[in-house]
Amino acid sequence: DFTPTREDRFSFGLWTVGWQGVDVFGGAARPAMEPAEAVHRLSDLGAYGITFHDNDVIPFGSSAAEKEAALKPLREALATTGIQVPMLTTNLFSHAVFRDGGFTNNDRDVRRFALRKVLDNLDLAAELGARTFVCWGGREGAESGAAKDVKAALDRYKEAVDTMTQYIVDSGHELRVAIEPKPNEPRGDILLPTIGHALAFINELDRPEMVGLNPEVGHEEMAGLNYAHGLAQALWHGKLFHIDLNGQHGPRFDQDLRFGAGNARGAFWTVDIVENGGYDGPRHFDFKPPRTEDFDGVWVSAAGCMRNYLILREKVRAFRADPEVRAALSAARVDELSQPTLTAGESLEAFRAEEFDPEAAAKRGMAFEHLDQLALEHLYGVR
Ligand code: GLT
Ligand code: MN
Ligand code: MN
Ligand code: MN
Repeated sequence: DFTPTREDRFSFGLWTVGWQGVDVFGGAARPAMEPAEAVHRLSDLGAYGITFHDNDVIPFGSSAAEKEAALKPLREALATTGIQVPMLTTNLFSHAVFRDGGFTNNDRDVRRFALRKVLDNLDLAAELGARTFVCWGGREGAESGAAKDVKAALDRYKEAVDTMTQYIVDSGHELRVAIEPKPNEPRGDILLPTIGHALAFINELDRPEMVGLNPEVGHEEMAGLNYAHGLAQALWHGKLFHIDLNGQHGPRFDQDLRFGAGNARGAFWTVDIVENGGYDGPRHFDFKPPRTEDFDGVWVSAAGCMRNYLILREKVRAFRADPEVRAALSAARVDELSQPTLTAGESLEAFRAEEFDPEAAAKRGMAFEHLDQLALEHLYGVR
């Protein structure tokens, strides 16, 4: 059956099941959920971990004593259930002080406040045993042309991440930073909008080896991009530190559907690369149970994320094990792509003099349709 276990390493943001359904057109549709309650329910459903922003648990502006009081029931729930906290992140977007962003706000005082908030949260992350610290810069960006000096903003973004990694090293924390790209929403244009932009940015940092990515399905698909290909490239660079799994129907507002809803074919190839591409982190869900749902619907939606992942994992395994698929992969010459184009030690002179008949080669089809039909038949459940 498709019952999740802790070994599957499913994790959820507290802000996902705790989302009250507030959107641009309406207020809360569900009451607030206690973090400890979310931990118990997710544990019962088969998750192994939870993640959160500082302000999902600790109210903005809390004193040290208020912070500890807010954390106490969460710590108890974690201890009782054995649920882990593999990742932590910082809210630099809800309070109006962050209306122009945190790390790249034009207002220097706000930038300094944002960086202090993040450094405090790095300590909490390390204390809770998290290994990944996500930075989603949803408010880092602009709606208009002259308002943001993008090159200066990237200087400040770099300064912030360099300060974080230096602090992690100095304090002996076992943490890596994962940048989460998004093209737009809430800002009109967000900085580091895609996996590719973020990868290039990381190369300019002081400690690039400590910084990677947390790509989200919906965010790449909002930009019309192929999420599974993005994950494959992130893996190729050694930069897939964490993932946000959810569902999206093409380029429109960020839907954050439960995983497996939305682009189901994309989800199949996502599970294929996550399972077979060398990623070994948590299978983390960042979805929003639609505001149509009451709490029963919230738990159905959360359980659906894990169940859909397990269904797709079984289908991917069956696809990869199918002898007809193996034959189709050979016919499509997929394995031939792993051979270097030049032979080791080959002289370029002899290589350049080689005879080749492009007309003959152009007549050979690639046999990709048969291969993809087999994949779709596995996905559609007829094989
Ligand atoms: C927010 C955003 C998500 C990010 C979270 C991490 S917060 O809900 O929409 O995509 O992953 O800050
Ligand atoms: Mn996300
Ligand atoms: Mn999203
Ligand atoms: Mn989101």
